[in-house]
Amino acid sequence: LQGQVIKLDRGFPLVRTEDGRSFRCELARAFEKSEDIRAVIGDKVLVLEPKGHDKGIIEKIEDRKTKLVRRDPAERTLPQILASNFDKVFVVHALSQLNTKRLERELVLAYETGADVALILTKDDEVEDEAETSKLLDTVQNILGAQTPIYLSSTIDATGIDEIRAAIPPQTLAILLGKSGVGKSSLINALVGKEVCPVGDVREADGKGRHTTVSREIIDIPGAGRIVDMPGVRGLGMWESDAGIAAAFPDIEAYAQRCRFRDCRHKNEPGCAVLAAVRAGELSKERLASYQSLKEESEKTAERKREASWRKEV
Ligand SMILES: Nc1nc2c(ncn2[C@@H]2O[C@H](COP(=O)(O)OP(=O)(O)O)[C@@H](O)[C@H]2O)c(=O)[nH]1
Ligand SMILES: [Mg+2]
Ligand SMILES: [Zn+2]
Repeated sequence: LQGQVIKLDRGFPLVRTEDGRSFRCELARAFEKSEDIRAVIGDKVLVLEPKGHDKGIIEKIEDRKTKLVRRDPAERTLPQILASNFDKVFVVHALSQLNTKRLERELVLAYETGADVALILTKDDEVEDEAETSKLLDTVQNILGAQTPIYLSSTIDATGIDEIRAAIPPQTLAILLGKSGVGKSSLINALVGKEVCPVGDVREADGKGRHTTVSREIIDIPGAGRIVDMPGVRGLGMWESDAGIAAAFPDIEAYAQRCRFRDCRHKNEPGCAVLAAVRAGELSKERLASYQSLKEESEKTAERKREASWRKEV
C-alpha cells in the first residue's frame, strides 16, 4: 500500500494509506543497516501489513520532492530532515515582535526547500497604529523581495484567515515555520474552524517551558489543503544553503555579478560592486552583514562535512 507519514510523536510513525486508513508503522529491518534513516512527517512510503502483526511495515521511503533541512543540533556534521513533500512554507512571525535576523535565516531555510514561500505576520490586532504597521511592512518588504506574498493575520478578529486558507488549495500540503509563541497553533485552529492544536501561553512559550508537545501532525483544513506545524524547531542551524541564500538575497547576488573578482567576498576587495552599493546607500550594511554571516555558516557546514568524509575514508 502507498501511504504518507501524517503523524510523528514518541511512538511509531502514523501512516495514512491511500484507502483512507491510518495505522502505526515501523521501519523495515533493511533500513536499520543503512545509516540513520528515519521517516519524517510528509514522507511518501510503501507499507506492508503482515498478518498477525500489530503494526505496518515501511518497506520504502520514496524520494522526497521537497524537504526542510537543518543542521542536526546534536551531530554538527549531519543534516537533519524535519519534513518532506510539502508545497508551501509559511514563515510565521508576530507583527509586533518582528525579528529581522531570525526572519532572514528562516527565509534561507524556506527557500532552500524548493517549495513556494510566503510570510505570515500574526497578531495584527496588537499593532493598532497604522503608520506603525506600514513601517513594519516596509521593513519586511525589504527583506523579502517582491515575489514572496505577505499575509497579515489575527485570530482575534479573523483578519487574513480566509486569504491564508485560499493559499492552501486542496491536495497541497503547507508547513508552518516560526518561533514558539508566534501563534501557529492558533492560526491552524482558525483555519480549521475548531480547536485541533493546543494553544500555549506566551510566557510559557518563550521561557524554558517544555510543555509544548513534540508531536507533529498533518491537519486537514476543511475545503482546503493540509497543514503541519513544526513545533520545537528551536535551533535553526544552517545546513549547506547556497541556493536558499541566493534566493533570500537576490539583490546582493545581483550586485555581486558586477564585482571585479569572481570570488569577491565583499569585504574590502577593489572593484567590489556590493560595497559600492552600500556606499551609494542602495544596500544596507546590516543586510550585507546578515548575508555574509549566513554564507559563512553555510560554508563552515560544507567544510565540516568534507572533514568528516575524509575521516571516514582514512
Ligand atoms: N493578540 C493576539 N494573540 C494571539 C494571536 N494568535 C495567537 N495569540 C496568542 O499567542 C500565544 C501563543 O499562541 P500559539 O498559537 O500557541 O503559538 P505557537 O507557539 O506558535 O503555536 C497565545 O497566548 C495566543 O493566545 C493573535 O492573532 N492575536
Ligand atoms: Mg503551537
Ligand atoms: Zn564584491
